[in-house]
Amino acid sequence: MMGRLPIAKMLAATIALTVAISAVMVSINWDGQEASTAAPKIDDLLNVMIVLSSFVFSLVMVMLFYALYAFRAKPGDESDGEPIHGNTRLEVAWTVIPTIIVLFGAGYSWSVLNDIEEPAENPLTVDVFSQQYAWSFGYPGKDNAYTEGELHVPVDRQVQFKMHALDVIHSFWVPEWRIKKDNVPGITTTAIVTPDEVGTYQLICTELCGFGHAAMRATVVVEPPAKFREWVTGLGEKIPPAYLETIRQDTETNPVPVGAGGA
Ligand SMILES: [Cu+2]
Repeated sequence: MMGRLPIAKMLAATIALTVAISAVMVSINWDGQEASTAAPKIDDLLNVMIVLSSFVFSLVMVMLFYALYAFRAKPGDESDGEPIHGNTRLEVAWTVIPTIIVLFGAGYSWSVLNDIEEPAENPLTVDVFSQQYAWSFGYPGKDNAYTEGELHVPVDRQVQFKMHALDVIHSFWVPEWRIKKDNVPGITTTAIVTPDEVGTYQLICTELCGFGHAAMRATVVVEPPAKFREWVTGLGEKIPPAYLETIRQDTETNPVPVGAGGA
């Protein structure tokens, strides 16, 4: 017969294992440099999820190894196992605990997303055009200035990227900003980013879009506002008429209408 389970010891072992695993996993810099206001919030969220996952993993491992050890067959014991017919308390526990963890994760993620996508007072709008296998950019407020392969944005100002895919689905990703957003033909998707670190980064397509996908990159320059203005004023090209037509035809989608104050 099953004796009393050493609940206190199992809990202590679970917590010890959680702390040990979390200490290692959280100390690793998974996402690299942080260069937007969203980055530290997303990294904190990741760390919290790592601790919660470590807890679930530890709990399962401790119970598994305890069961393997405590209920192993004695030498020479050829009898059948006990006919066990469920355990209501245990089943309630293993339903309620994960539900609480998942709901907490959902609520926390929701609040982080709401926070980082909150539209600012005076954002800069940049049109992003993606096609196999290149990126180009338009600055609608600056006489439709246009550039290919190189994106400039001012530091410490919210940028709302309006994305237009011209052929297949692509995805916009600057790892140091953390934000990732699909570009979908026929609709305008919006990514909201406030870069807060001057520097040069890479825009990477992160949706397999064809043969040249791996090479579909662009240079991203985050610079002081005065330098940015100088650069954008010096651009000779205008957004091509066909691209302007694409903007007109695309249906506006997420995340929120500009200036609507968040979801
Ligand atoms: Cu791609």
